Amino acid sequence: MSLTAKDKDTIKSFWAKVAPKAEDIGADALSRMLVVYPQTKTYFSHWNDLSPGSAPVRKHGKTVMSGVAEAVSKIDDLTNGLLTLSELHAFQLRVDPANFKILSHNLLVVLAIQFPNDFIPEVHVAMDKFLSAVALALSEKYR
Ligand code: HNI
Repeated sequence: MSLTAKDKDTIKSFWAKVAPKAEDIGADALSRMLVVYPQTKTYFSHWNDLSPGSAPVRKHGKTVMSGVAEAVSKIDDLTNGLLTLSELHAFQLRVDPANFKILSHNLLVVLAIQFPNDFIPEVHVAMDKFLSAVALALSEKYR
């Protein structure tokens, strides 16, 4: 399941293409996650508005995407690169790691919708592997 050199190239060039739209991608992915998997709302009950496209949803979508961008930049060593984020999600936020898979799924759906021409099967499989590797790295501190 580890990322090949070819996967990494595919991920980096696809990311370069989508990065300018990161805010919209993050907002849509988070909006969709909260609607389709309402159990994820429990982590954000301190926000004043959890509806799709609301200000806190957009703001957090941007934050999450900055985390994904960091992961792309640390693609050769995700475990160390994402250690601080893993500690935060494990010890402070106490996010059940099952939710990382749920967010990854929503990100893939939104990428496919927003970039239908670029999201060919080769990109799909590379991004799926990458987001699984990110989820695994984020789960590291739960052990
Ligand atoms: Ni997550 C905060 C990145 C998945 C719930 N999250 C952050 C921050 C980043 C981040 C970056 C801000 C850190 C800081 O303040 O220093 N989160 C990521 C990434 C993923 C992810 C890269 C997966 C790809 N987070 C999730 C999931 C959930 C989640 C799946 C729950 C469903 N994250 C949170 C919560 C916060 C958070 C809750 C604090 C937000 C707030 O406003 O209090």
